[in-house]
Parts: sequence; structure tokens; C-alpha cells
Amino acid sequence: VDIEKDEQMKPEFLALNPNNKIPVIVDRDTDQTVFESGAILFYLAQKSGQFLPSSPQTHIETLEWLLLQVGHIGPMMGQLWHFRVFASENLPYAVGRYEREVLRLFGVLDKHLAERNYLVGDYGIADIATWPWINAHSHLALSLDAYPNLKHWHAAIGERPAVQKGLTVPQVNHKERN
Ligand SMILES: N[C@@H](CCC(=O)N[C@@H](CS)C(=O)NCC(=O)O)C(=O)O
Repeated sequence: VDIEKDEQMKPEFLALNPNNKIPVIVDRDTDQTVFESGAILFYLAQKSGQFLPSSPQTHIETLEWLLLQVGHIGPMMGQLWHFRVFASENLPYAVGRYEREVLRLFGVLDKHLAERNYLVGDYGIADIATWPWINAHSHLALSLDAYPNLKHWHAAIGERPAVQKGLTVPQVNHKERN
């Protein structure tokens, strides 16, 4: 789906995601359609039995951190990206508001990661959902230096072979719209 060509607005795509956003998956085993990256990760983790802790306590904790990414980290960093990189005029109020909020969230993650290596238990879908946003910090002129636990988490996950492979697919194009 080429969003630069507005293919996400075509009826056949809107039948899969009425919110006209990538990503969407169709599970060919079941014909199940899933949109929203957090829901996709949850679906794939449940289906594969991987990256989602099974105890009731860690299961709900995973949802907490997954939804923190979905509801806060993604939207706040997305808006900072818009106002810092794409906006046709310089709006210091908007840049300042979203930067402060992003740095506050970095602080929340840093504090949480002071006592653990991953957001919940072992490496899981909460880490998988959050890492690409934290990895984008340099595109937003942000540093992780003041957040040593987050910086360590970011570096450690960045060394995972599957993460390195994922970074090459697809070709990065930061001109995409949010
Ligand atoms: N909350 C959504 C966000 C998805 C999203 O923002 N997708 C953008 C590209 S990164 C998109 O499809 N934009 C096309 C449009 O808005 O028309 C998710 O995590 O899946």
C-alpha cells in the first residue's frame, strides 16, 4: 500500500481498515483482518504463543505498556515529528508542548527500566511496539543521554538480529505522513 499515492483511501483498503492507516494484516489461515499495530502485535503473539507472558499479572502488565505506547508514546512523538519536521510554519508552542511530553514519557520509561531489562518480564510485544519510536529519537533532535536505563534498553534491543533485520524492511522513508 503506497500511502504517498493515497492508496489507503481506496474502498478495498477501507474495507480492511476504515481508519485509512497502515499497517493492516489479513491472516490467510483464518481470513481474520487486524488493523492498529498494537492489536496486530497482540494477535500475532496470541497466535504464535510468543512474546506475550501467560500469567494473568504479566498479561495485564503487557497490555498496560503496550497501550502506553499506543495512547501516548506514538501519538506524542508523532505530533512532535509533525511540528518539528513537516509543519509548513515554525510553531514553538506546539514543538515545546510535544517535546516536553515526549521527554516526560522518556522519564517514565527510564524509571520503569531502572529495575528490569524489559518493559514486562522477558522481551515481548510491549518492547516490540515501543522500540521503533524510541529508535526515532535522533530524527526528532532528541538525546537519550539523560535517560541511562532507556538508553541501555534501546541499545540492547537494537542488537537483536531480528530487530536489525526489521530495520531494513521496508526502506525507510521519513516523508510519510502521520
Ligand atoms: N495507531 C496506528 C497509527 C498508524 C499510522 O499512523 N499510519 C500512518 C503511516 S505511519 C498512515 O497510514 N497514514 C496514512 C493516512 O493517514 O492517510 C497504528 O499504530 O497502527
